[in-house]
Amino acid sequence: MNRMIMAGVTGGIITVAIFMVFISMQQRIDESDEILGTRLQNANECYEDVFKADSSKDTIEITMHAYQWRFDYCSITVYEGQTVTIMLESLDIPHGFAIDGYPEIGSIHISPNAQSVIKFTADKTGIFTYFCTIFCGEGHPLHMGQFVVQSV
Ligand SMILES: [Cu+2]
Repeated sequence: MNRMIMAGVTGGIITVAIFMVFISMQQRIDESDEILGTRLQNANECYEDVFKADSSKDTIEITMHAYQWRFDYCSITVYEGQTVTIMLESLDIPHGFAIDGYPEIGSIHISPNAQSVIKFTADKTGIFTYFCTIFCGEGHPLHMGQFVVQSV
């Protein structure tokens, strides 16, 4: 009889403990969902930050940071024939960088506290997309921007 009571009490304690762990886990998920939601919203709202090159210059230098889940600029416009140097640095975790339409640049690894430099000639006009090439969390599919090369 005593054993049955003990088993019942133990079972009850275990059930309550599991329930409490579940509740605290759910709270943590809700909190991180809130942070994630805000970040995803920011990732979608980044089209205000644009870089537009001076068309009278031959060389253009752009410093751009990457972070979850944005680049400093969500749109970069340069002119055909300009030599473009982009200095990339991550503000948090490793990210990547590539531009469709400019495969010769390759996929650049962007590390925190280190600069990755790419230099190329904007010899193809059009509207391209630059994007993160390293999975960097839920917002990774939104980690991109627009690369515009205008004819002179
Ligand atoms: Cu990224």
